[in-house]
Amino acid sequence: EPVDGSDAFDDITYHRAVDSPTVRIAFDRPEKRNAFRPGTVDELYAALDHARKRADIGCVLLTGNGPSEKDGGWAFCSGGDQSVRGESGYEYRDDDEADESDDELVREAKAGRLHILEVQRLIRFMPKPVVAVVPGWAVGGGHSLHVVCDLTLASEEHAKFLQTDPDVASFDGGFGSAYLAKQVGQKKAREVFFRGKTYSAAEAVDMGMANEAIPHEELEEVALEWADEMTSKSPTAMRMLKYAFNMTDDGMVGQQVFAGEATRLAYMTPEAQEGRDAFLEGREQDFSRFPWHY
Ligand code: 1HA
Repeated sequence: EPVDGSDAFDDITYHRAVDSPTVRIAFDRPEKRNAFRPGTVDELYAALDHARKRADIGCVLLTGNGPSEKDGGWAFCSGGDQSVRGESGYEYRDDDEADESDDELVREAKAGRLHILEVQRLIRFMPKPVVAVVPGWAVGGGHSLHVVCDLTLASEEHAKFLQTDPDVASFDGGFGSAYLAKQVGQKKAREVFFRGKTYSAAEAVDMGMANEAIPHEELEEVALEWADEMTSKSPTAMRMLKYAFNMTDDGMVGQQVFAGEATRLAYMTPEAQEGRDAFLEGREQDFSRFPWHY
């Protein structure tokens, strides 16, 4: 079922699974192999942020619609739309008029967009699993998106994983490369970027950058099954686990995000409530009834 307001999107589709706390967000430019232009990224960010905030959503499936009417090809995402790449990033063009700020200084300050990196951070830091469901090409910035997702499920027949960044003089020096190396090892990650070879779903699974290769016809069904498994679990345990997995690679920010959740849990205790109440009642705090646990 389309999510309320999702008809406002041009470059993506946004659906909610029936009877399941899972949403499906899909690139919807199949004739461009689901390349993203700035407006696509704005829409993707808005949909992901909606999913992040909703208490009734526990899992996001990120995928690409297809096949292309032109040639029947399937794609997850082929990265930045090279036809709107300007001198410092990707640019809004006439048929992609979103984000035309009324504020002249905002317009003036705007360099070419590379804000797919903001989408990566949203995927990384949202407290619920995001699954890349890869029905075809995952290329360049599209490859990096699958890398940053919590899990990757790939079409056995049609998924193809390819890094073209250095072919088009681009480089994702963050999660796309360094985090990939954590998944597949340094030698293999360097091969992915330095050689630019195309890998099948089976190879991606062998390398450790995809979880499972699934017959194309069953891909979405299986993705929903995985989502149902994950959303049947304790939301708190799931968010703590996601942030625990992130923490060692995310430095002080990883610690901050994990610790924020620890603080939230601590706030729920009578001990924390005593601290708040004492302040509000203008008296000395009295923690004497709370044990020093070991
Ligand atoms: O690295 C970053 C960033 C790094 C840091 C910060 C921000 C970043 C933001 C973005 C990126 C990047 O994504 S750089 C990498 C950009 N992407 C590419 O270099 C991939 C370009 N595409 C391809 O290599 C191939 O098209 C393909 C392997 C995905 C598919 O090949 P195939 O099946 O042979 O189809 P093909 O005929 O090439 O493509 C079908 C149509 O889709 C073509 O259009 P048509 O001739 O039918 O009019 C093709 O031009 C179009 N298309 C495919 N990919 C893109 C694209 N058009 C624009 N941009 C694309 N990325």
